Amino acid sequence: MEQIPASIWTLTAGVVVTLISFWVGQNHGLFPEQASEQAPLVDNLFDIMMTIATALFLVVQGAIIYFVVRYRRRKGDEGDGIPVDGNLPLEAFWTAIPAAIVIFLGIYSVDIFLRMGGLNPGDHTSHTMGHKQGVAVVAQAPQGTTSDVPMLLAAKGDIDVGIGASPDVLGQQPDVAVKVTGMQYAWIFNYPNYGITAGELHIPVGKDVQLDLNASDVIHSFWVPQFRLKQDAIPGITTELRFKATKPGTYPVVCAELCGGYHGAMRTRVIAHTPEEFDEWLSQNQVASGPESTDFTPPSLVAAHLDATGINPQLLAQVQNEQAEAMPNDRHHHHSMH
Ligand SMILES: [Cu+2]
Repeated sequence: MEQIPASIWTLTAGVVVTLISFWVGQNHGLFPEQASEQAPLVDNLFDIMMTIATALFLVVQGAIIYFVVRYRRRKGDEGDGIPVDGNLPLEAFWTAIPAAIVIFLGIYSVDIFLRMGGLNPGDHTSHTMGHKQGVAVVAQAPQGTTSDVPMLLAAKGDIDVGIGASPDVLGQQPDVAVKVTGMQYAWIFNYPNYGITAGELHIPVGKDVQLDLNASDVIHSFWVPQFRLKQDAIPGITTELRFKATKPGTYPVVCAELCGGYHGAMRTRVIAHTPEEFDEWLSQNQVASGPESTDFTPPSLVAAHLDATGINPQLLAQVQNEQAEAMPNDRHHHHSMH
């Protein structure tokens, strides 16, 4: 029987590995649905990494299994292995390939970051002012009106961390601006243009939404898996997350930074409405919510908006109790008082 040349086997294995890798890259099913304009960008990058990872896995594991079987010790073979020390062309080859892959992934991920607006946090203030100014610019949107003019939340220079304007809205003001406060263990959403404070984030799909994030105690992280967006909320530093939702629906908001004993319960929802539904929600809640609270210190803020936030008062009391008990100083105080 004629021998099949090794090069044919290598070529066949290469074609099979390539086909499997591309299939896995497109069908891994690891992500939930895509619900923001940024989601497909992130997923394209991830799919490519998944394709490369699958190919590497198959080549490395395949080679291991092949070598284990092909070069196993046969019966009666008591000799030593062949001494191998170095193969320069081979080493250059397996250094160059990963280097090229890593450089490509680096350039591509920077491109994705740029298209998501990662290089433009704080963009709207600098561009709308025409030149860079260090002063706070706060539009005086009258409270209790349905003005569509967004209030500028922070001055140029106040925000330089986060995801800012994507290139298609560069220099424009966002359609909807929301102040987000993370605290142990809740998210509070404040709409300065409308005087609304809520425990769930309501946004219109297809509109340019800007979140200005802050934290009142420790670092939290605002994460919506379906949007493929995650941004730290940091005490004393305002961060930005600017995006467009593309699909109406209700999605989880998860705290993605271990922030204390009840971190796992620090969840709420983002409701992406059609623009009509969103306007309806705005007009309903402007009446219900009343004048905006400027007190952003927990737990008074939480207490002031218990109805709006939908947080169970018993749970809140329980959490605060256990927090107090967990602090040795507080306990000491109680003892000395008795
Ligand atoms: Cu948290």
